[in-house]
Amino acid sequence: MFTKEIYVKRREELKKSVKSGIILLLGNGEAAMNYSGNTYAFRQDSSFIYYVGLDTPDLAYILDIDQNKEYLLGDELTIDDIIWMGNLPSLKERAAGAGIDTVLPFSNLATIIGAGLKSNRTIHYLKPYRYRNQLILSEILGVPCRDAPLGVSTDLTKAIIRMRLIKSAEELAELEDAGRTGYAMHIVAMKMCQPGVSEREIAGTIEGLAISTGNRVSFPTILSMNGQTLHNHDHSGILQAGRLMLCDAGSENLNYYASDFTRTTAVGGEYSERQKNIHNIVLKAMNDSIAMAKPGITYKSVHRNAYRIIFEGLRDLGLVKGETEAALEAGVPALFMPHGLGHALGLDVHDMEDLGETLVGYDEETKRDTLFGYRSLRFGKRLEPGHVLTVEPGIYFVPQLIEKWRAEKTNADFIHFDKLKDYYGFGGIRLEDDIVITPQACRPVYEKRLPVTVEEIEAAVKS
Ligand SMILES: [Mn+2]
Repeated sequence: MFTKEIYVKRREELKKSVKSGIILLLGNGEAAMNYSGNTYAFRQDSSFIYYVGLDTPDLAYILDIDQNKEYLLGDELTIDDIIWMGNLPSLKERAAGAGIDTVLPFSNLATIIGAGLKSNRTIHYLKPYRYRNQLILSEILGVPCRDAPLGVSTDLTKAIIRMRLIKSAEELAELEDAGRTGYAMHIVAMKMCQPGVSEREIAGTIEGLAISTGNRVSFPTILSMNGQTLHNHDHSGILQAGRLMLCDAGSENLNYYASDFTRTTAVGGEYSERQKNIHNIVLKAMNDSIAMAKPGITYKSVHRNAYRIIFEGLRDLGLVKGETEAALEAGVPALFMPHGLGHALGLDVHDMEDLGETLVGYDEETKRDTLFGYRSLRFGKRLEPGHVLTVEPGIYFVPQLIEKWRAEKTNADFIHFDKLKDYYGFGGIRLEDDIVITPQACRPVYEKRLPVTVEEIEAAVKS
């Protein structure tokens, strides 16, 4: 938790931005895994953490803008809670740590919101992503559960996105901390990347590192020889010489900030010519993207430039053909990289995705594309100092997608389908770094860069 002045200042700014009505921020509750007493590790809601800082379950925060009053709603621990789960300072004391003076029992939530609704006040709340909070909203708003998301406040959502998107110095220090652990996780994964080692053993080892220094991993670890499956959570493989291991993993630190790195390592640290060639195209796309990312540039244009590099690199290898601009217009590179170049990173690994990916990543000026590949870019708008983003180009050979395009003759003029058959067992290569936009350009969130060239990765595996 930061100092209370930081939370007070954030809430002041939020109040000024939303202007009138009642703001409601619901914290998360415990989530049952297989029975109610056996829960997933508790994860507080990120916006609640950002404005209130308290990370225990069953809390809510109300800011009545018009009456200039704020409340923390929650119940003090019972003797049973204390016996089983341990004691904590009183809620009143913990609220004071966030600069909030008034604490009310959680049951007052319905009363306060009900009174607000009766006097036709606007209740500003965020889109729920857990059924528990959707149920609470349904009850206190008096609407059917399925309709609770309909009244979500765009004003509140946009105000929070504006604030959370620009990372302050203290947030950057937290992100750097998460990056330090993420770095260590990937170095360990590279060293373990030897024939005969199971994917599960490596994934488990690096997830343990994340838990040993912070809260947990920032998302379920992607670690597989089948890197062509973008979010592959299957770890049942045994590493084989000649294959690649794609590892996309990061940590969530003790203050909830995330890191998210990807490296693709040749098993045993020996790249084939073909693997080197593909790796070097992805690396060029990554390095050029980092060189391009600065204030005033849209990330959409950086994504397009990465697509250009990928298309031209694959053309040099004889896998595609034709004129670059026409290929980019037609979306040809999406066959090999069917995802976006990157996303915002912060308290969430896909920062604020719960609030709406398009609201976070696009605006009036920069609209989301509809074409396959381009449409998967989560963040496209103009970059500003303080934005933290991932840069993660990739090249994948997904046999089913290639066969589909071949059968449907999609972009057939650009693609040497016959030559692609040789790559059906290749997998995929993705490289990912985390950057922060500075007033002039950008820099890595964590100062040390993971081994990234073929030579550096080979050396790391063998070290
Ligand atoms: Mn990512």
